[in-house]
Amino acid sequence: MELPLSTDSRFNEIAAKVEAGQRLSFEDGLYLDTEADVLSLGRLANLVRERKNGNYAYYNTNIHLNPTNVCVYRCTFCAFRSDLKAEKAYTFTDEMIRERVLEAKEQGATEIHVVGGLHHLKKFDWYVNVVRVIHETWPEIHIKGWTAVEINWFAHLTKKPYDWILQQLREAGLGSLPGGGAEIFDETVRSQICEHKADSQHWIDIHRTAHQLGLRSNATMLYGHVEEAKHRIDHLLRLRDLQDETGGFQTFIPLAFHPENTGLSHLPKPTCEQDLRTIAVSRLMLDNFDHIKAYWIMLGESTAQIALSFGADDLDGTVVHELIYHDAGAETPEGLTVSQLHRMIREAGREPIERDTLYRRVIRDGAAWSVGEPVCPDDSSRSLEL
Ligand code: V47
Ligand code: SF4
Repeated sequence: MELPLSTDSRFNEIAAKVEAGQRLSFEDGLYLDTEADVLSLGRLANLVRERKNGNYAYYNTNIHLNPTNVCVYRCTFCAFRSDLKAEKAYTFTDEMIRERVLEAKEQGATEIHVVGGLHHLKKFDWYVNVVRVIHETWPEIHIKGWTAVEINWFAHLTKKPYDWILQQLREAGLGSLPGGGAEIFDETVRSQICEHKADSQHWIDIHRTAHQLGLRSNATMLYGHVEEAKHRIDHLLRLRDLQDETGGFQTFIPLAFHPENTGLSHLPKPTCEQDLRTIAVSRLMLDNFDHIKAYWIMLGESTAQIALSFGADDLDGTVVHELIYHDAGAETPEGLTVSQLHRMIREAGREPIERDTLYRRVIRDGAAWSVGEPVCPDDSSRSLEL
C-alpha cells in the first residue's frame, strides 16, 4: 500500500499505524478531526475503504414510514416532531400503513425503514401492531424499525426488560434496528440537545441486547451542532468498544445536522469539508465496522458522491417519503430511482451493488427478487446468527 504523501510527521505516524492495521487512539482521532489536511485524511480513509469493500458502492431499494410525528420529547435539533394537538400532528391508521407497504411492494423495495415520535397516548401494543400490519401485508419486506430511543420508551410504558420488548417486536416481524437516537453520547452535550430521552448507556445496552438476541443494528452520530471534536471521537470509541464485544453493527451513518425549523436554527449547517472529514475520521476510527454510509438525503448528492472516495462505501437507498430531514430544510429530492443511484455511483468511479438490509446481494429477475451472498468477505465471517 502506498502511504499518502504528507509533510506532516504526526499525520505520517498515524498513516503508518493504519497501514500496519493498528488501532487508532483517542489522540489520533482528535488530531485527524481537528488538524490533519483534509485531502490526505480522505486518501488515508479511502485506502481502508478499498481494503474492506474494493471498488463497490452499495445501495438498497427502500421506503420510509414515520407512523406518527407526535412526540413527548422535545429534542432541540428536531423539526419533525409535533405536539399532540398541533395542526401538523398526524398518526397513520392501519389502512394507511397497508397502502405504504403495497407502494413499497410495487416499487420492488426490499426494506421499510420505520421510525417516528413517541406518542403521548399510544401504548406498546400500537407500536407492535405497526410492525404486525406491515409484516402481514407483505412478509418478504425487511422491517428495520424503532430506534433504541423508542425501545427505551416501550420499556418505560410496559415496565418490561429490553429483551422482552425486542422479542415481542421480532415475533411481530421486526428484522433489525436502525441506528437513530444515538446523537452524541457525551452526557453534557446530550443534556443540551435531547435532555430527557434515553441516555447513552441505555442506547448502548439496547443495541447490546439486540445483538445478543441475534438482531443486527446500525449506529449513527449527529454532528455539526453544539458538540466538539472530543465528543465525536468519544462517541466513535464507545461504538467501537461495543462492536468489539458483539460484532452486531452493520454500518455507521454520520448524520449532518440540518438546522432549519429547529430549536438550533441559529447554527450554520455543517460545511462540505466537515461532512467529508467526519466520514473519513469515522472510517479510520471504526476499524471493526464493515460499512460507512454516506446518507445522500442529508449530505446532498454531490457530497455523497465525493464521500465514496473519503471512506464511505454505501449511499443508503431510494428513500421514498423521507420526512425527518425535509422538515429540517433538506433540499435533496424526496427519493431517487435506482437508475439515478447507479448514475451517481458510476460517475464517482465506483461499481453499484444492490444490497438488502443485512448486506447480502439482491438478485433481480423482472419484478421478483431474491438475496444471495454477503456483499463483502468480512460480512460472511460474522458470527451472529440471522
Ligand atoms: O436520531 C433528527 C436525526 C435520526 C435532525 O439506520 C436529524 O440505516 C439532522 O437514524 N438534522 C433519525 N439529523 C434518522 C436515522 C437514520 C437515517 C438513515 C438511515 C438510518 C439507518 C438511520 O435523525 C435521529 C437524529 O439523529 N435527526 N433531526 C436534523 N434536524
Ligand atoms: Fe421526538 Fe425523535 Fe424528534 Fe427527539 S428526535 S423530538 S425523540 S421525534
